[in-house]
Amino acid sequence: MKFLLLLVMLTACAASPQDLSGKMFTFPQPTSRAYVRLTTSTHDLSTVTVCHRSFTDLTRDHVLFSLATPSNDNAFLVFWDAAKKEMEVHVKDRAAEFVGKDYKLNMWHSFCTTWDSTTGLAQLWLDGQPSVRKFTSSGSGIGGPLIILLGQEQDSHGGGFDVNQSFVGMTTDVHMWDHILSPCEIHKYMDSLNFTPGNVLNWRALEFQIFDRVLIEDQIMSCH
Ligand SMILES: *[C@@H]1O[C@H](CO)[C@@H](O)[C@H](O)[C@H]1NC(C)=O
Ligand SMILES: [Ca+2]
Repeated sequence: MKFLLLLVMLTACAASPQDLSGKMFTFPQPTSRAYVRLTTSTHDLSTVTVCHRSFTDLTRDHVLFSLATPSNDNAFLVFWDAAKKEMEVHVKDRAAEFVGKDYKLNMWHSFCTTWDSTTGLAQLWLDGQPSVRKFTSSGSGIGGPLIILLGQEQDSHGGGFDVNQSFVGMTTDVHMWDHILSPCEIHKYMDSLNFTPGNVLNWRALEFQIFDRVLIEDQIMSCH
């Protein structure tokens, strides 16, 4: 009986979402082992918006958001290509490149990326500025068990990490929706005003698992 109770408590603990308002994940070193896995009950996405904030001083390539399915390791990926100085959005292994983004080191940046399987168009908002709308992949949604990671770029479903693509810095306010946010909603997110939290991933009720050295700390934002 005691054992059963403990088991129930452990299961409940692992599954219970946490409110991470005012918190951030700190990734303190380059490694191919440290990451955070985010859990969702959603399996299929035909429209997507993903928003997050991050802070880094990496001058090399790095991952910002990595979602893999069994059939596509870059099912939904936001990635900085340092050599080309472009932000890449990969959807179902098809990339769109966004150049001319003012992605500076040592400051917080807000990202919102949208994609619609009907048109195949992806768009990346950075700090309130929209990008060109570019074609990636259309016709069908992102399906299958989703593995969503922060800190590592997946080259297989939940693995294939490369230390030279790992994220070092801080990440916070991760939200994901199964629809496309209006420009007005995106601005609300970017300005940290009231917005409807994600229904696929919600930073205020986040289910996640930390692997290796990633810390949960109080957010350091500027003082108002
Ligand atoms: C990572 O980059 C360094 C420096 O460019 C290189 O020496 C090393 O082989 C790379 N490691 C991997 C696993 O690619
Ligand atoms: Ca990959």
